[in-house]
Amino acid sequence: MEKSLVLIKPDGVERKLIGEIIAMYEKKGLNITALKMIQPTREIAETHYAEHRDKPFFNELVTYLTRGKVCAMIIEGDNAVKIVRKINGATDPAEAELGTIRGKYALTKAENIVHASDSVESAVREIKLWFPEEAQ
Ligand code: 3AN
Repeated sequence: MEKSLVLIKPDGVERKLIGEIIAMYEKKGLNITALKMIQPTREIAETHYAEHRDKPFFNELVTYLTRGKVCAMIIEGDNAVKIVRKINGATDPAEAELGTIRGKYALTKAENIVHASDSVESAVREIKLWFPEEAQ
């Protein structure tokens, strides 16, 4: 079954939206097959966002991800990668449809509540990073 790695980022955890967000994935029919609360180190955050290393907002991004606990999960189901990203909505909350997580709960690109793998290959890499105990 296809897998996606999802993070509810520190703003989502601080705002007590874990339950609402997980409910959206579950009600769609997806399965949460691993779940944990974790305080990210700078090292894990920098590895996670390695593709953005040269962007002007890289430092801000790492500081944001490490400022508190995140809720990390593996979500499985048919087309899990694409469907989870649809449920999350566009990266810019101003563009995100109102029924999506970012459309409902986020205001800025810098704090957009959730992360989800953008491809099956990214999901494999990110699952190894966040759930080394789960990866085959
Ligand atoms: P997505 O999370 O939708 O895959 P990416 O991979 O383009 O989007 O961006 C990764 C993260 O970088 C976003 N979730 C967001 O938090 C942050 N980000 C993207 N663009 C900007 C920006 N212009 N300013 C600040 N943060 C940004």
